[in-house]
Amino acid sequence: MKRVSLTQYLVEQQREHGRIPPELRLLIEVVARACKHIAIAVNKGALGDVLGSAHSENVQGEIQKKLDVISNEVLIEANEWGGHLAAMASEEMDSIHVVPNRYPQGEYMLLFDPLDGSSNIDVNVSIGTIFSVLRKIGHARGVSEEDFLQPGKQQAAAGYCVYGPQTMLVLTVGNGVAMFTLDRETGSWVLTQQDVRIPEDTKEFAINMSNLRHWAPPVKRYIDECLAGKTGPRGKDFNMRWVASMVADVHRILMRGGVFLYPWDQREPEKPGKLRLMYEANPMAFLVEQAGGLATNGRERILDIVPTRLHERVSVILGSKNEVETATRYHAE
Ligand code: AHM
Ligand code: MG
Repeated sequence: MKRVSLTQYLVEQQREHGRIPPELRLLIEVVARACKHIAIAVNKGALGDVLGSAHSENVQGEIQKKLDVISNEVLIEANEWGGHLAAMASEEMDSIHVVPNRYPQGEYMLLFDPLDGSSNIDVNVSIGTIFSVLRKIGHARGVSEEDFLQPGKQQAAAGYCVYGPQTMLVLTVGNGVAMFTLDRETGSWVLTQQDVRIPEDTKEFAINMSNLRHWAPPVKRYIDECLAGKTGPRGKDFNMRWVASMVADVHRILMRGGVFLYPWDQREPEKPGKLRLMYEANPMAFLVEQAGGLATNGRERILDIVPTRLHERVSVILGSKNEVETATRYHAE
């Protein structure tokens, strides 16, 4: 079988499909290279002295793990000098990181959750890096937080890298979803799946059931009906899976279908949800839609939401089309 590398895939997207300009190709390659470095650190675990807490808090008041901090630094250092970026924003940084004056400034802005699935880092369960690419609007030098506040439908590219039994990079440049597996012996990303499609129907849902008593009625109704199984209103038995790493849960959905929910709950009524719109929901929504699925916040399409803040949170329902439609319809009724 002929092996297609990430570089070759991207060159083809650039050349044959006119999808991506050379600067975007470079950007994606640099992100992929940074993910390889993160994968190496993750794999070392205790041997690399990378587990445990960094004894610091991020902007949302969450305790940072050593690997959260390391992954953030790897992504910043890899990306700031290439000339393809104007600025970066990260779940682990209070404000944006503007490319320093000593480097040329590019047209793109990169957003990332450097290591998603914090609770799984120290227990050797799959975790991942999520990223999203936006274009800077206007050509003036200088970039501010407002430049980042674009709806997800304006993403130029998005993807994630999952550090699991295999290290995989999953990518969209708006032309379907492609998956690459890291060949550890050669150090290259090899295309292993293309034109990924999420089945429209599923019998598998993913939600943190321990929050059941806090959910809003439409979410309760949807899950109750799934749990009622064959003899209930849905007429079929459902299975449940919850890795508690969004990357791993979304990866499963891209591979075999399913629906993922992280809804608003009444413990913190002023927060729209737990997950972050710009680092988690938008890139995953872009991938899921490119694979034929849907992503909403229960009321509207995630990719249509105009952010008002960099670290904005959002409710998320994503995955197999017919299930997302059902759960979203219950919010309207
Ligand atoms: P994080 O960015 O701090 O790791 O939080 C996001 C993670 C998601 O990966 C996952 O879907 C969710 O939090 C799990 O939440 P819970 O601990 O409620 O199961
Ligand atoms: Mg996260």
